[in-house]
Amino acid sequence: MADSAHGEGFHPLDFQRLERTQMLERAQEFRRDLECRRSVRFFSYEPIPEGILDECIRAAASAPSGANRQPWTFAVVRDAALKREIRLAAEEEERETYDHRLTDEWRAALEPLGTNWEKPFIEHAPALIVIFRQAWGQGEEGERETNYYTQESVGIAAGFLLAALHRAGLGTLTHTPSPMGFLAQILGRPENEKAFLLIPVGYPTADCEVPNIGRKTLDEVRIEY
Ligand code: IYR
Repeated sequence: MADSAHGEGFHPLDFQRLERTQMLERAQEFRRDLECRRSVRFFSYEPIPEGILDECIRAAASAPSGANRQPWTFAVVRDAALKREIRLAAEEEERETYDHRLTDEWRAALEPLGTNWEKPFIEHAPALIVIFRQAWGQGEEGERETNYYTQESVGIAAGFLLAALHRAGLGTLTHTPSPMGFLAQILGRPENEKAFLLIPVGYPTADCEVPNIGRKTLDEVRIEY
């Protein structure tokens, strides 16, 4: 590192420069693939081949984060008894949500998705990945270290994870039972870890259906200056 412009602690960027045609091809291929991702609510029991989830979690954990604190923990739950416990706890909260907590406006917004308090997919999916956000860090001696932009950091990592799982050929659901405190409790996570997202992962059932909903067009989402 003797000739680093920024001195010690820096090294040259490993960057691959592409021709325009290759840029477009890669951008298009990625876009087309991601556009095919849909939230799946019907999972087969079929197990996920060995090693796939770890690769996807590695991809997620490469996300940028505030001050590079990497304030995330990915809990992989395959144990049937734990999945059942999580389903029952989620359904208890969701029953309360659907019966009492949702506003009429919110209820109407969910109508096209056909969701309700029942969450069988939590048990059917061969794996759950629960992403925890580390609201603060634990230093060498257990002292509190401030983490930065943890919501944004973990949100970006979650996006990486969903894209990686999709590209690996797996179905996913972004499930946010609310409140989610039961997840840290059931999984015995430390006090600094807050459940961020519950992602059932696996193969969709052969007869899996998804709601007929569309996406906004480029013109609806992009403003050019
Ligand atoms: N968390 C509930 C309700 C729900 C809320 C939104 I916003 C959705 O996009 C979908 C569902 C549930 O999981 O059913």
